[in-house]
Amino acid sequence: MKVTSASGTESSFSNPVIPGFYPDPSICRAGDDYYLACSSFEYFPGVPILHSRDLVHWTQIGNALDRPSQLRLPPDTPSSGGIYAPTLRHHDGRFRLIVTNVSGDGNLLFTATDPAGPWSEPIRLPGVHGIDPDIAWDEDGTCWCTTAGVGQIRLDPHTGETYGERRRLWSGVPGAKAPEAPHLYRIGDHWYLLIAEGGTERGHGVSIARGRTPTGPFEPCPANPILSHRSTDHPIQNTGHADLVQGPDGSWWMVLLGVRPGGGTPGWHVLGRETHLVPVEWVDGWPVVGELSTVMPAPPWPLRPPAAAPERRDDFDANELAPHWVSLRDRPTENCTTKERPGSLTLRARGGSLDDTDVLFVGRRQQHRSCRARTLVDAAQGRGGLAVRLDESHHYSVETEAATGQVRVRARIGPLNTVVASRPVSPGPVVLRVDVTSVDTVNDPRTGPDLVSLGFEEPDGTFVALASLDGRYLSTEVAGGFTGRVLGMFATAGSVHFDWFDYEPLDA
Ligand code: 6LW
Repeated sequence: MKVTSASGTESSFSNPVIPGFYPDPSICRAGDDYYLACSSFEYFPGVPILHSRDLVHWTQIGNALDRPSQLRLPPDTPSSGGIYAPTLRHHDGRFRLIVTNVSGDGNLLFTATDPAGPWSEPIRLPGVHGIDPDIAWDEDGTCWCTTAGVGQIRLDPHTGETYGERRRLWSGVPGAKAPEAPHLYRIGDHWYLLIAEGGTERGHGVSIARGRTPTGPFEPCPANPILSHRSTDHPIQNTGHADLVQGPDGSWWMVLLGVRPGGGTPGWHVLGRETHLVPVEWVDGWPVVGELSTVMPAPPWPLRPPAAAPERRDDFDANELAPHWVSLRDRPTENCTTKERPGSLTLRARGGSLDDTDVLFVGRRQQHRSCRARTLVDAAQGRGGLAVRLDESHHYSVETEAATGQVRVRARIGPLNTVVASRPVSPGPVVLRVDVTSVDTVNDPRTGPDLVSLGFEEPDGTFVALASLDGRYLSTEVAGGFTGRVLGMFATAGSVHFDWFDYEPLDA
């Protein structure tokens, strides 16, 4: 099963090229293949790894941190804690990933020969301080590690040892928030230091400086920020946190995060920060970023979509869950298995509810502004259902409970937590369903970004929507944080079996 990627024809492609909560992209090229890593916060497994042959079509091929020994998220890890921004590089024939676990082990470095995995055990980096670590090698093989605030230290990537003092390379653009997401590149006669600035909200932007050595001094680009949509009404906002890569023809391209607010003023984004693609030209030794839009001219090489379109439905007939499925903090095999009832995913509750970060939950990112999620649930031995989750304080869910024979819709919006509707249903398995309908044309500025309808299907497939709720309350503008919606299955009592899960995009 593959996550949805951009649609692309010979004449155009759509942004985001990786829709849904795949933020803080870092990209590298290995021959004709491109790989990209994203942050993943409280979710397990962590650091999704995606593959492309044309920079437009992407398929998630794994997660770099798929073992508890790699990804230790303590029981009190809050939503948007955990794994922050990674940097992914290919050097000396190996893939290297450096990333910060802000809720546990700090900065860590991993290596792999196959980016789909397995990745190594962590190399700890006690001498690397700060988030958004980057690694780059100079001509004599010295490895430089640069972090947010643009501090830099020399690093042995094999042992994790650091050498010398942490020097400050650049204070960023005057007046802008602390520089983050640094990436260092040797391009032509210069070393370039790319940064994000302005914070990851509406003031986000990308700036750059250059120097003659990897340790500076660096002179800022006169045109900084080289990309920002701040103070515009552009449909793509919060643009920043970029990385540079050369296309198959040697041209330069930038991946970066952006959001697509919907509804009226101020606009609410619900899919998290998504990965976008934009071309870059070099003029007088400085990058000039092309116009970033939702429909882009196709790159000057043949597009190479994946052989198989992403399947919508997962029948859980494999031993392992597909890589795009995520849980919260960990995924104990004794509580989450497809082996107990072949052809079903069995979740065995361990006491948490959706209001906690240890609830038994298996979900996938919402990638479309209008979509439908359905799952066939047998809760004969417990209670569980289907949730639209932003974090433990902002979620809508529809659950079934054999003991009461009820299907009920719950809504949690900050301090408010209530059963919105309930209805008796016939005993036995039931299809629970969520329809998300985006608001595309806005007549009333008070309109939210979408409507979230939750309910169940009658045996003949008729949708009984028990509640239709305003989606603005499951948006980052309301909830805060760094993630996006995840649609998933959960169990809050006993064992619950999910025979299949179907995710249907209802818009491009
Ligand atoms: C990321 C950093 C940031 O590490 O947010 O606002 C963090 N800036 O670049 C999480 O995405």
